[in-house]
Amino acid sequence: MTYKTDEIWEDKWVNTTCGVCYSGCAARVRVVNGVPVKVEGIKDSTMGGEGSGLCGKGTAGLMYYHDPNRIKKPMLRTNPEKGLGVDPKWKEIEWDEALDIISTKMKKIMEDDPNKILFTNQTMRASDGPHNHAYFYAQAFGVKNNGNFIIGGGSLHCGNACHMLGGLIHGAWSIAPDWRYTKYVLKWGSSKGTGSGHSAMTMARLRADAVRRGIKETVFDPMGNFAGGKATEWVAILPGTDAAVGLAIANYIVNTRGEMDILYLKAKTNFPYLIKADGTYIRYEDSNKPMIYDEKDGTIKEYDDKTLAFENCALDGEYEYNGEKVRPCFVPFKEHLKQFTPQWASDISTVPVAKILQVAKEWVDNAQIGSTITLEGKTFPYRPVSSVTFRGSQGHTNGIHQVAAIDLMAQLVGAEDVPGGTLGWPAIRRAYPGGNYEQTCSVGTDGVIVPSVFYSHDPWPVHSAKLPATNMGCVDVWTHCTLSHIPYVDEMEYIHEKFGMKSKPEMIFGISANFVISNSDWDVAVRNFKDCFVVQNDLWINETDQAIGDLILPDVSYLEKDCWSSEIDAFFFSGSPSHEDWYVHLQQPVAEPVGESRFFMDVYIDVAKRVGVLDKFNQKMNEYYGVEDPELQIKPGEVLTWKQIGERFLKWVYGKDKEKIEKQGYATWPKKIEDVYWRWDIDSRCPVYMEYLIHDRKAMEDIFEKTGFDLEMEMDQYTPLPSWFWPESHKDLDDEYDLLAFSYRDILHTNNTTFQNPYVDEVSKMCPYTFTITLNTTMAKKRGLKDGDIIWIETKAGVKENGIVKTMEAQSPKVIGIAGQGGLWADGRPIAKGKGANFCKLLPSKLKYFDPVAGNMETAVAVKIYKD
Ligand SMILES: Nc1nc2c(c(=O)[nH]1)N[C@H]1C(S)=C(S)[C@@H](COP(=O)(O)OP(=O)(O)OC[C@H]3O[C@@H](n4cnc5c(=O)[nH]c(N)nc54)[C@H](O)[C@@H]3O)O[C@H]1N2
Ligand SMILES: Nc1nc2c(c(=O)[nH]1)N[C@H]1C(S)=C(S)[C@@H](COP(=O)(O)OP(=O)(O)OC[C@H]3O[C@@H](n4cnc5c(=O)[nH]c(N)nc54)[C@H](O)[C@@H]3O)O[C@H]1N2
Ligand code: SF4
Ligand SMILES: [Mo]
Repeated sequence: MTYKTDEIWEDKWVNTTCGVCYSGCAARVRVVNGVPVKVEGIKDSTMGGEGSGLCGKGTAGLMYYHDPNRIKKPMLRTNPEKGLGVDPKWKEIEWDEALDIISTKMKKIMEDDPNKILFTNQTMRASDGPHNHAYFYAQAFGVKNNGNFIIGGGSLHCGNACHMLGGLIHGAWSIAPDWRYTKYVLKWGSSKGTGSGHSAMTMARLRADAVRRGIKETVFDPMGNFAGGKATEWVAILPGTDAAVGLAIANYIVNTRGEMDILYLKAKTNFPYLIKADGTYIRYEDSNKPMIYDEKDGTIKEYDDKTLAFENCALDGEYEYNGEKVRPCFVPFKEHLKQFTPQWASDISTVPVAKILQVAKEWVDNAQIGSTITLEGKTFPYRPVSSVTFRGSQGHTNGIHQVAAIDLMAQLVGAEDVPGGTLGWPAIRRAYPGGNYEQTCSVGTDGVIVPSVFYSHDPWPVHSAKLPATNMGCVDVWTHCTLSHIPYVDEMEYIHEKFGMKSKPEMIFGISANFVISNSDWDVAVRNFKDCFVVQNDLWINETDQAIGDLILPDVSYLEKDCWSSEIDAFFFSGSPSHEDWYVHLQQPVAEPVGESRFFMDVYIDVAKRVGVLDKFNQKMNEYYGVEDPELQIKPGEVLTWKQIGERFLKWVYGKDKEKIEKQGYATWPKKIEDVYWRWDIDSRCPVYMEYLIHDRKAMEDIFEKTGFDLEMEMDQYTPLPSWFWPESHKDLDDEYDLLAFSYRDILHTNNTTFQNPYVDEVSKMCPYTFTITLNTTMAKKRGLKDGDIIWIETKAGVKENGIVKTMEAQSPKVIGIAGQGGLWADGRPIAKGKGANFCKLLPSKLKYFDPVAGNMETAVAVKIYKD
């Protein structure tokens, strides 16, 4: 058939899921003659903003399809030399040859040790749909746990401490305010509800409603821009010092005001657990369970003894057990907090004493301790105060103490997983009516919650540190890392050698992460990985591909993708928060794949088949979805495409409504109130007193002694009490290197990907901040700097970056701010190339710049600045 060029033979709207960040908002795309021409939200879906729906970059997502710079065939490096500034001399090859190269290499490596293969993943939407699936995939190859994953900056910048404590406390990946019912929100380095973070547009909608209701939102942030600029009150704070303010607030609650939710502390925390002088629990001999003093009958019992009523759990006093003096761990906790005075916290953080006291008072006043609320006929405690954190405050060497301190104020007033408080996000998922597939949490060792899916921790709770290390991330030793920092650290080889790793990484395979430039010191990343055979599925040749990539496979963009599984992992990154309906969206293709691009899940399947591990992967898939119907299970020997697997699994998940949901592209179904506040009905206890860290410290120190490992690591952080530790960046400050450089997410962009989007680029040029370096106006003046000047930023390690000055009043005078991930240079992304400054290269990669417990990176750095 031939058509005239101006003839419209097809004009349709297709419902799908936005793929420009992991929030997965409901999107519909207008397709004219097979070409996507417009993207907008789906009015009737609650997944996202509702009505107009999408954020700006979501609307600009069309350019993923239209970008002529997308790679269209597998690209093979022909220049054996690798490194920054080296031309890879790409050659286009056929798919069959590419898949053959990959599988031959893999087979050879696997004969020796599958752990020599590192799997890449990324935090963008691309990997979101099949996020867990990539993990099962690695397992099919014989990789045992999370130690062989590398993700560009993800987890090290944005989540390790939050994931660790989110999991232990809420059974969840992260936390969010209960926007529906809260009255008072404290944000510590997070833009939840103001354009970034999880379920971004859903949260933005809920936050907007909450603001209309009149909530107060106080934002602690070094700059008053995206989160702070929209808040009721912005409070300037130095990066990495949130814990000091949090601890001072906790001290106020406990020791000054003395108003706490005592019943909550008795029933839902481990504060009543009895400890010995060395800080560890006493345990019942037969069951090994921690014990509590029953105030009613004056005896010491296992914490879950049926005769022990919550209200009788002692929080105070001193007792004797087997001839030893014991006391509830809340006793030393209260004492410990006394040292954290507002003046002390102010000196560290620059937050004025009066402000700390004001916030502390408002927090307790708004908590309404003792009040209840009845929702849908069920009565819950009502605590309309919420304290949340994410990337900003947790990304420091004191990361777990930052998160623990921020959590503590909510624990003390009982504002956790109850109406109005801080909710775990997302923790559980209920099956679609008439379908299957649920995710629920259970109660595990010591009464601690066991998350439903925590793809990077297996088993849960984490094991004790042991040798030898069996994976590149050495998570056998650093057991609390959600994703490990070790592959990125300068001393990687030393660590592998000391801890008995027999193999070196030889291959990298997976979904493109830009880990050379989005993490820390570029040179170290190149050095650590350049000897690997690097295969990434990508849309473009990004900086990592150009520097060290060997074979780059053209992936489809979300507009061309049939990713039925995006709905499953809606659970992870775009789950429905607060009292929103359950929702799911399918990612349906709206256009044909560009060039010869292939969806990476099909590439994964093909490679697994060639390597001979496909049955194992399929088995994992059956298990994950709990497919019991033999007709729907994938059987041994079967080779199905991702789409064909979806045909079966969607039937399992949605039963008779499968076709209806596919046609509509999404489904919503009511969330019961008991599923919002599910933790209230479960007898689990938050391990606020982090007793496990005492044992972890010992296990690690034994290992260090045995192996002669002598790298600097602040082991004192392995303490059960949330405490103050200076972030490593502050220790480097002196008269010359007198400023802290930090980074903030420009919400116009998603990580570094959208720097290549011409629409977003156009808007960024109008934004005074995206491509500039921000300085406080008064500070800039004192240093003789003004808007438009070019300055150099230099670290103590001699790493330099330059950029254009933009002054702003709403920024702490002791910091300089650099937006997201500019300063890109890949030839394959000409729109992104040369815009803005790169922050990550300034971050040192030595082990001491990572949180010793969870492995967060120090995301602030001491610098000096001078005019070009
Ligand atoms: N300065 C600074 N650095 C940061 C941060 C910050 O705030 N400031 N944030 C940190 C955080 S929290 C994170 S998670 C990381 C993220 O860092 P990265 O994971 O490196 O960044 P992304 O932009 O998510 O994606 C990486 C690459 O994926 C490719 N890509 C994009 N879309 C697709 C697709 O559909 N398919 C495939 N196959 N590939 C695609 C692009 O080439 C892109 O370069 O960065 C961290 N680094
Ligand atoms: N629009 C948009 N949305 C996104 C992404 C994106 O790139 N763009 N990326 C996704 C990803 S991968 C992630 S991890 C999430 C991140 O989402 P968030 O956790 O909300 O992270 P940011 O938006 O980077 O906001 C962090 C804030 O912390 C501040 N900050 C930096 N250091 C400190 C500190 O030490 N203390 C305090 N109090 N504040 C500090 C910064 O100025 C910034 O305002 O967003 C996701 N959603
Ligand atoms: S928040 Fe993310 S998923 Fe939602 S519209 Fe924006 S880019 Fe798309
Ligand atoms: Mo992230």
